[in-house]
Order: sequence, then structure tokens, then C-alpha cells
Amino acid sequence: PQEIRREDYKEPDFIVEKVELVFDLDRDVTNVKSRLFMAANPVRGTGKGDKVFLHGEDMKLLSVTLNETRLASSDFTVDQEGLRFKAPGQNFIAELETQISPANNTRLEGLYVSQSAFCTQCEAEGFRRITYFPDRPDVMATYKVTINANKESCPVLLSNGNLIDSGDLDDGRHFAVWEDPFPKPSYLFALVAGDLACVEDSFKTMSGRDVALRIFVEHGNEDRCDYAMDSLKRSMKWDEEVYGLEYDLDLFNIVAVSDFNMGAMENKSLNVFNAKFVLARPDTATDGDYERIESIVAHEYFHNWSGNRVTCRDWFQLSLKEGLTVFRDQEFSADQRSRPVQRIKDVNALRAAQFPEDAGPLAHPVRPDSYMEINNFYTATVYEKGAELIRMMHTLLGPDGYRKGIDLYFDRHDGQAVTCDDFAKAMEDANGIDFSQLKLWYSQAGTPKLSWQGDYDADAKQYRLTISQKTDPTPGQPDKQPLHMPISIGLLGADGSDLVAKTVELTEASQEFIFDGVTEAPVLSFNRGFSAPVNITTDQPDDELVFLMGNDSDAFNRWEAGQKYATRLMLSAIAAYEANGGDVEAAFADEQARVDAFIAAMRATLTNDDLDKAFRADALVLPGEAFLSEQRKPANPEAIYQVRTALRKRIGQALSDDFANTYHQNASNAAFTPDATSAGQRALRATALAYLVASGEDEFADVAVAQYGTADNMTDQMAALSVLNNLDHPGRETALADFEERFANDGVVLDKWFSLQAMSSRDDTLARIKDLMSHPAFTMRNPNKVRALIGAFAMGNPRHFHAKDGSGYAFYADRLIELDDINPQVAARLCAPLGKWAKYDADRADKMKAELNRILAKPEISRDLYEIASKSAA
Ligand code: DPP
Ligand code: ZN
Repeated sequence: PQEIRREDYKEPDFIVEKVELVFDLDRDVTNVKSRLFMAANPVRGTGKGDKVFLHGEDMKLLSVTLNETRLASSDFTVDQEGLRFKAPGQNFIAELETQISPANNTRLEGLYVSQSAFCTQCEAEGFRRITYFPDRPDVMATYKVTINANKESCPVLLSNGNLIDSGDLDDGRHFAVWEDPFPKPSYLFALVAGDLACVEDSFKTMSGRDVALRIFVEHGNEDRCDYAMDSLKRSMKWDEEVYGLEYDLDLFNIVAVSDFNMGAMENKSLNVFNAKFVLARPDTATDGDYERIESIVAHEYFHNWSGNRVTCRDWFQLSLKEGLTVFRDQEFSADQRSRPVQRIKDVNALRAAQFPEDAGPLAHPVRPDSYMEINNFYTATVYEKGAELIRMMHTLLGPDGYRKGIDLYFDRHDGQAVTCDDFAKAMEDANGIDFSQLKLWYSQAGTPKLSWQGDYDADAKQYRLTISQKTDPTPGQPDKQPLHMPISIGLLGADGSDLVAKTVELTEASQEFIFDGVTEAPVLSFNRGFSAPVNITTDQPDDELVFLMGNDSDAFNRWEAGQKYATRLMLSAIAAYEANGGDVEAAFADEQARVDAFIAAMRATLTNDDLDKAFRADALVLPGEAFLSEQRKPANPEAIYQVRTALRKRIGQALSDDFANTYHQNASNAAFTPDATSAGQRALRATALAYLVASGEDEFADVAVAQYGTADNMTDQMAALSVLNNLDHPGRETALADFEERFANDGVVLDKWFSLQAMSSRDDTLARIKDLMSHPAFTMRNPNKVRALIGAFAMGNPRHFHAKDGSGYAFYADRLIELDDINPQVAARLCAPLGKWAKYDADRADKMKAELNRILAKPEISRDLYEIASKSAA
């Protein structure tokens, strides 16, 4: 496959001003007629050639008609990529007739069937599987869409914009006509048709317009839409209040479907969602699910401005809309819930997914320079690191300066397809500043490493802080330049208060900052709130970390100090474990004093009632196995698992009275509500239960069994089930069997059951996964099922995935090979774990590479999987 390069961008020769589509829906043969009102692109000037190219893949082309004259087959050419013909003039009408087969579309790109409904997914390049079209985001057209379908099987017919006509046809069919007045790129086109239930509400915008809000779900799920609806209304209000952005149509639809490649899709006024991120009822969804629903509903809604009204010129600019929209949804969640807890969650996600990506074979800049398959670039780097880049702009400009920049951006570019440079320019122009160095974050891959050195001069009452930065080479980028970043710091006095709290701007490879009037030798709190997305290599003494854990006015850094301490402790224990031939007792033998001090600090956090419960729950969770393996080379998954498990056991034993108190004090008889405070209480209680069970005392496993049986909500049930999941306890099988029976017909909920078993630390896990593949509810054709069982194994069970005999790798590669023929996009997404071979010992690395090569040898490998596997094997 060919690489497409950013620097090769060319304006389109012809644009489409208006599209009229007529769909004759049928599962096996759907007929699509399209009328394109085309024009030579005025930006390129007129008379620059007459060659027209329309993208198109996997369709049957029935006819091509230009200005009402049907072309002979010798007048056009069709190949794998699309259709070419000669323009009959500067302005003309092209009419195309194509046939597609939605029921056979297992890639879930373009028009397909999910359960019994028809739906579409066009981002990034799915529209070219529906009809021939210049399927690129810089071609923006208005759409008029007519849908004809069987009235009984498809009573609901939806597309973008406003419904302008509908009625009955012959033969039990009916039709609807939708018109979207806002010009949009083809990736935002959507169509849904099926027998769906609808839940309705409304929202009054700031200018007083009433917007009808509708959520469409399968019949029987109407009582699981309340939270998504509530989240939508709060998102609409927040965007008005914080960004001054109002919704622009009279109707906003969300449709939940079971088969979906992504989380959700922001099609203009017709968002299509993975059902997993819509449906919630207290007995089916956990607090974590509620939280994700809230943030994804917000994310897709926010795209109406950051993505739809102003879109991307080309796909290299994907972060223009995604980085900005992730930042917006993160801030929304921070405002709705707890800001520090939200920041911890976002940083955890960044470190779990983006830092490893930036340190591995798939590292790429926020604005990539090339790709083979754009679907492979919906990455943590484009999304989450992109959001960090916007966050740094926000920090550097302050809220008012940021808002001035945003206002100018939307003012200047409304209705346009633009670039990341255009965004940065609006920020610069509105504030009269220069972001040229900051913009390196768009083009330079890799996570910067920062180190610092602090010196206190008591006589001068002066603190000097020297900060150095360095970014390691990444594929294709051997040399790195120093970046511009805001570093928020605090200098704490002995009583724990801030002597200094300030944000400095680092721009050089090494730079000194001087703070005057510092009346005592301070303790430094560095990179507060994770103001810059970097790794910090300087080790602070244990006692300073304990001090920060107990005193830092920045809650994020309180948490961070605990994480650092725990990481340090576990890394030295892992080294000792390996040096002692895998003896976990020996691992901590030389560390008793440090372990005790750490446990005392954990206890102080646990019992500090001034702290938010959700925060305490987070602060008590040790850094995960995946995070720890990023810190080790070679990483030994068995050692990491054993040491982390042993430390949890020690904490559980040492604090068992405190955890038991916490557990009992946080029981609640009140009916479940998903608000952040109640969720925090449940999280803290779940953490206590997990430590109690980790302590190894049987009585606590019985407590978990009892909790599973009596809980009236999914959060508490899952808390119990996930600790039982790793045990050899009769209660485990009973609870799993009960869960399976209750949710046998409930795909979204049953996925939790698949995932749990895939992530179990028990030795029979791989065998169990193989059995579960023939479970009646499992199918490789449903991405959620594949992610729940297969993906969870590779991403959430490092110990068994990296089993020394290579059984995990072989099983996994077999699944990717199988999946590639069904759904290449999802197969490619799941391939990354095999690409991390350079992090492991030679034996594991060889086995992982061998599996990558076996994948690459697959006949007719997709472009999607080929790109990831070949870059990973290199
Ligand atoms: N629907 C995906 C998202 O919102 C891709 N745009 O991020
Ligand atoms: Zn998005």
C-alpha cells in the first residue's frame, strides 16, 4: 500500500455544492441514486483541466449521467479507487446509480445492518462505499436525502437536518425526505432506518429556540436513556455558558446501535452511538459507564461546532477537531464532577495509552506527516496528546485569552475546512503572541523527559530551579528540538502552605528560574495539575513525597506523589524479585522501612475525611501493571504482577481494620443515583473491599459474595465480581453463572462478563477464553464482543498475554488473522500490543515478532492491518 503524505495536499479540482441522494433500502441490494451539482473549484481558478475523479470502493456502478446525457462505458473508467471522467463544463450535474449490499458489509464502514436496522458510518472514508463522490473533508455540500424502505421493518427513517416530506408508497413501502441546510463534508453524512423506539425531550437554547431531542434505541431499552438525555442537555447548556456556542438546528437525534467500530459519531444532527455509550440503568451500568456516557455524549455534541461547523481540510488535521473536542469534553466533565479527580483520570489514560504509543514503533506526531490508512490514526496521540496541546494553550493564555482565541477561530472559519495552523493562528492573532515554538508539539513526536534541580540560598532567600528537557528519537525523527511548555510549580513551607505558586514557561533545553522572597527551604511540587504532558526523571526523596502526599495544595500532585512513591517501591522490589530467582518474599526484604512509611502515608489518605472520597479511592490504587512495564526494560510481566499483588496484600493486611471501617461506614441504603458524590462513596468502598480481599483472609471473599448477592446496582455488583474473578472460590463460579443467566439477552451488559473472564489472573484464563469463543452470544462480527473478550485479554491481562510459552501471542495472532477478513479496522486497532516486543526479553520479543510476521504473511491482508503490523515488526 501507498503512503499518503501531508505535504502532497492539493485543493480539489472540482467541488460539489449540492447533493441529492435517493436510497431504495434493501438488506441485500440497496440502490443508491445520487445527483451531484458540481463546479470547478473557484479557489483553483477556472479552466485548470477537465479531469474529474470521484472516490468509490466495493460498489456496483449501474450508470453515469452528465447533464442528462448517459455516458457510454468508454467515456469513463472505474478502478479499485474510483471513477474518472471528463467534465462537460465548469458547472454540471453528475448522476450516478450504484448498488451496495448492507447485509454483507462486515467492515461496518459505509451503509450496513446492525441487528435489524440500517445505519451508516462514514468517517473517515466510508461515504465512498455508498456512492461515488469526492470523499474528502474539504468538499462541503448541502444534502437532500430521500429514503425509501419497507414500512413495517423500517418505520423510522432518519438522515441529517430537517424532515421536509414523508409519505406512503406502493408495496408496503414508505419514504422520508431530509434536508440539511449546513454544507458538510461527506464523512458527516448519516442515514438510519429501522424499527426503533424513541425517547423524547427538549432544550431551550440561549436565544430561546426549542430544540427537539430524540434518542432512538431498540424496543425495550427506553428506560435506559435518561442519563444520556440528561448529559445531552447539560452539554448543550455548558457549551453556551463556557464557549458561547449555541445549537443550530431544531432537531438533535442520537441513535444507539449494537455494531459499531468506534465509540460514537458526530454526524450533523444525527449522532450514531455504540449502544454501550448510551444505555444505562442502575442495575445494568456502573458509575464508570455513567461517566463515560456523559463524556461521550458531550464529546459528540461539542463536535457540532468543533468539527462540523469548522471541519478539517484533510485527515492529517484530524487533531484540529479531535484534540480540541477532547479538551472540551474533559473540561465539561471536570465542571460536572470533581476537577482533580477528572485530571487524574485523564492523565492515567494518557499514560496508559499515549505515552507507550509515543515510545514505540507507532509513534507519530499529533499532526501526522503520512499514513497508509487513515483509520489507523484515530489514536491516543491525535486525541489525548492533541487535547494536552490545547490545554497548554489554555494554560499559557489564561481562560480569557483562550476564549478570545476560540471566538476568533469560530468567527473566522465558520463553514470552512481548515488546518491546525489556522487554529494556532487564531489563538495568536487574538492575543498578539507567537506560538511558533509551541506548535512544535503538532509536528514532533515523543514524550519529552524533564529533569530538575533545585537550590535554596537561605541568605538571599532565593530558590533557583533549573529545568532540563530532552526528547528521545522516534521513528523517522532522529533529532528533536526543545519544546515550549507551561510548568506549574509550588514551593511548600514546612507547615505545608504554598510559599510560591506559579506557572513558568520552559522554552530552552535547560533553563534556570529564580524565585525571590522564599523565607525557608521549600519542598518543590513540580508540574502541578500535569501542566505539561511529560515524563519526569528526577527522583525526589521519599520523605518529600510523603510530605507532598499529605500537604500539597494541588490535589493532582498529592496523588502523583503517592504514585511516584509506589512506583519506586515496586520497581526496586521487581529488581529484587528477579535477582532472587522469583522469590516474592525476598522482593520486599530490604524495603521494610520504606513499605511501612508508604503504608502509613496511604493510611493518612484513607482516613482523611477532608478529602473527597473519589480522590481517596484513586489515591489508594497502585500504578497498574501496564504503567510499570513502561518503566522497565526488559519488562517482566510475571515479576510485575507478583510484586504488585504482594504489595497490595501487605497494604490490605496492614490496614485491614481501617479498610473494614471504610467498608462499613460507606454502605448506603439510599436508592442509587449516578452523581459524582455517590459514585465517589461507592468507589472508596469498592477499593476497601478489594484490599480486604487482597489481604488473603477468606472472610472477606465471603463479604464479596454477599455483596454480589445483595447489591441493587451494577456498580456494587461489579465491584464484588471483579475481586471474586481472580479467586479460587466457589462464590466466583456461582456469581458468574448468575450474571450470565440474568444478562443472557443483553449484549451490552454481557460484555462485562466476557471482559472479566478475559482479564482474570487465574491460570485457566486462556483456556476459558477459548471456550467462550463458542458461547452463543459471542461473535467475531461484533466489535464490542471482540474487544470485550479478545482485546481485554491483550490489553488488560499482561501476565497471561505475555505467557512465557508464547501461547497468548499465538492465540491472539490467530484472532487478528481471522478478524482481518471480517473487519480490518478493528483488527488493525487490536494489533498494537504485539508491536511492543522491544520492551520484552529476547525470547518473548522473538515470539512476538514471529507472530507479526505470520500476520504479515496472511494472503490478502488489509491495508489497515498491514500498516500496523509492518510498522510494528520493523
Ligand atoms: N466519532 C469519533 C469521535 O468523535 C470520530 N470523530 O471521536
Ligand atoms: Zn471526536
